[in-house]
Amino acid sequence: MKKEELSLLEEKCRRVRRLIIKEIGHLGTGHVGGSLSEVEALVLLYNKVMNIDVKNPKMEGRDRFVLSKGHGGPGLYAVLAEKGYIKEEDLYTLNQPNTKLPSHCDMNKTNGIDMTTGSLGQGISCAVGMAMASNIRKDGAYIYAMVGDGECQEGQVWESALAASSFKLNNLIAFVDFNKLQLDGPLTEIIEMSPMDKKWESFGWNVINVNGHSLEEIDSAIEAAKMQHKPTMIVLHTIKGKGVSFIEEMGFKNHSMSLTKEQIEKALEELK
Ligand SMILES: Cc1ncc(C[n+]2csc(CCOP(=O)(O)OP(=O)(O)O)c2C)c(N)n1
Ligand SMILES: [Mg+2]
Repeated sequence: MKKEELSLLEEKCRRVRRLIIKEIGHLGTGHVGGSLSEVEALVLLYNKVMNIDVKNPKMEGRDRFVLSKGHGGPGLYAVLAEKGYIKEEDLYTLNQPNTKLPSHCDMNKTNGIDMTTGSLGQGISCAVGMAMASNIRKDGAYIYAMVGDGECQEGQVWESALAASSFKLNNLIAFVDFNKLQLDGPLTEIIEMSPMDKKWESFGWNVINVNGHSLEEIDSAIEAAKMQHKPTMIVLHTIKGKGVSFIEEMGFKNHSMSLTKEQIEKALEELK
């Protein structure tokens, strides 16, 4: 990736993180940690990788993205607002009555959302179906999806993993946001998921480990994934709450948290 492009995307990541804080801060509470940890992959997909057209959001044969960890909706909405699918002011209606932006993604409500998610395990299963549909149509689309590491404790994820490799879905490129934390605590204290890469490998996927906050590493991994004859899982080693020190330090308690006026100011100061 060229230097200028990299710094442009890094600036977008900072802007998106600021929007996430303002968006959830306006409501007062929400899924802060998992929205902040997914930012680099989403910014890269929507601004460099995916064949999409913001002026024609339902374009036939477009690439699709499924946020299987649907509670990370506020993070994706910030990316969509930055890109122009929705207005910034829409962000300040997050999870309020009659909003277009429910806390979990809804394809019938939000421009730019390709699949309704929130019940963990279902999004990745839909992505498998979408990749199969694209193969039947021969439209050349790539289907991208992101699961949470806690989400991988859900059995349905592994049924979809089996199906994807069995059907050799090389047009399916997925990410796991491996922040090592879920809602109730560290994965090690709930259900251990390490070694995450070996699990996906054993289910027949091509697996690439990357620093999930490195745009360059994620970009190269996606390029490599496109050369494969099977589905790829890019394991994003991330930090839940990435970008704001006091939120990172809270650990799993940042999964769904409230934000005071003072905390919002402090966070925005760090993200300048
Ligand atoms: C089937 C199902 N079970 C439980 C939940 C409740 N839930 C919402 S988020 C979450 C934790 C998810 O953790 P993880 O996948 O690690 O997400 P991240 O760390 O990226 O926020 C749980 C248990 C749910 N949404 N769906
Ligand atoms: Mg997690």
